[in-house]
Amino acid sequence: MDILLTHGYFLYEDPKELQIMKPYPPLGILYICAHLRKKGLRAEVFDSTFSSSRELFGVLQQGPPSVLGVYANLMTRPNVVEILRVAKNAGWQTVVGGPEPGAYINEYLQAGADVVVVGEGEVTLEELIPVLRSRPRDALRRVDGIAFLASDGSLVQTRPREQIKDIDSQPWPAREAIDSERYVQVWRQHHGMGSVSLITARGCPYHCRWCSHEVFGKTHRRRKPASVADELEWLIDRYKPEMAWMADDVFTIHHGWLSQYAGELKRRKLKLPFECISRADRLNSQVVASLAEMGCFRVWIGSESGSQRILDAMERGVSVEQVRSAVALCKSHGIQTGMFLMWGYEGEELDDIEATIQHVKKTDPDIFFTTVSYPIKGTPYFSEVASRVESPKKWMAGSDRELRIRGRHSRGFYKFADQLLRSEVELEQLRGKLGVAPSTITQLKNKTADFRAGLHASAGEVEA
Ligand code: B12
Ligand code: SF4
Repeated sequence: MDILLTHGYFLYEDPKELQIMKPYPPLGILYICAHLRKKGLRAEVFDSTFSSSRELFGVLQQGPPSVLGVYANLMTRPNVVEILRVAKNAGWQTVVGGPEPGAYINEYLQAGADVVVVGEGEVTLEELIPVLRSRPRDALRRVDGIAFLASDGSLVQTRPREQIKDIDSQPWPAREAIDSERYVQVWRQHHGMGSVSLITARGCPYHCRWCSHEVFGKTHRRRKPASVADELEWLIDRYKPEMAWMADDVFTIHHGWLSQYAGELKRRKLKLPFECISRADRLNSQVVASLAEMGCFRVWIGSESGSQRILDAMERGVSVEQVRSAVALCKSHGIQTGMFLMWGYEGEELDDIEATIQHVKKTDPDIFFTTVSYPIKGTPYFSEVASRVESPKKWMAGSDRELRIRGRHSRGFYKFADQLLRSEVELEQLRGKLGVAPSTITQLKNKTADFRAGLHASAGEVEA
């Protein structure tokens, strides 16, 4: 074996993920595996999702050691650090890649990675593996897109890796390298529908300040509609799923492409229910009608805030009104809507929170999720608050999600904001229903008043 690829996501060791039970295969390492195999390298994948760290450590300790490539994102950091430690002790050469390591090169090298790969991994690993296996360390300098420590301990970062121009020339993800059926079965068992995921593009050209662009920069490269339809057709044939998730950043970004893709599906009589993410400004009546015709049953929209001032501060490039009409448009075509909202962005105050609550009440999506904003290293948002960022944990045990921003409202404040939002929305929904006991409404009104009082009372508490 030339390389063993893995990731640090262990579903059964994560109580939160166990409640959600919506796993998808790690497409990044499957793309890399397919590429390396096509180039004649012997690549294998240890899929950690349904496994355990113990099992992975057993494989590493049993050997024989080779090159280990680990995918890391901000949530999996502590697991990845532990994997690197075990692998190094067992004699493996270690490489990390994915959306996080490029922003924490030194930390990952100190944690035991021999090489950090920045950007796309396919061609970099193709060139890196032979160097790691046989040539002196100095030859690493000739591989673009990596960082490593030279023999004198100094940090070397090579030239940026050029992106793959024609992503259609790449093989599809090596789904057969792992137990992909199991993902579909888990979905079917827990949600009544087996699901598969696929991507139709790489990169997003927008510049929302909190969003990580570490891997693909702000480029946007699309696959050909026919190639995506081929993959979908193959997935249906192979895994018999009841639905799909188009895992693009913004599936609706290119309207011309979308209409060609819709035509391609129609011609082939392919219609698999699917969900996707869209920006509100990329939805118009023609696009939504086309999504409905293709089988889209749910669109996720990053709404983030009901305050235009905050949306502008985020450089979101979308108006509150656009979100409202996009949701209404989806509803009118029978498509469910999910909304993502963010508390605590720089500058957000009580008025903005009230605006968000009014916005959700008026817009009335089928479902919404909230997060307290967190600065991901490498983003403009992180740079903006960097001087006030505090980590409650050591780097290797924590994640950017846990970072605290000094001077920002307290966690308790945002908990009240969240409770207030949920009870206001519930109240709004009950108002429209017949036969609700007046006492229920009164109780909920009282609860809402308590949450609002708590929000105002805690407005003076800030993170120290
Ligand atoms: C699908 C997806 C998910 C799925 C994951 C399912 C799955 N197993 O794939 C779900 C919904 C579960 C998810 C959850 C989360 N996600 Co997410 N997700 C994505 C998304 C939209 C697509 C991922 C993908 O398939 N990309 C396509 C492949 C081809 O790209 P890739 O994975 O980056 O791989 C390339 C390179 O990174 C590199 N590479 C990858 N692995 C390796 C390994 C080695 C050894 C090497 C050398 C190179 C290398 O080469 C690959 C091919 O070129 C990305 C954004 C994006 N467009 O990538 C966000 C993204 C990865 N998610 C992100 C975040 C923040 C999250 C959450 C924390 C969100 C939350 N608040 O809960 C959680 C974390 C979950 C967890 N426990 O890990 C961030 C990560 C930022 C960071 N610095 O880590 C991203 C980048 C979004 C963003 N722009 O901010 N996510
Ligand atoms: S949040 Fe979405 S639209 Fe904004 S830059 Fe990130 S991927 Fe693009």
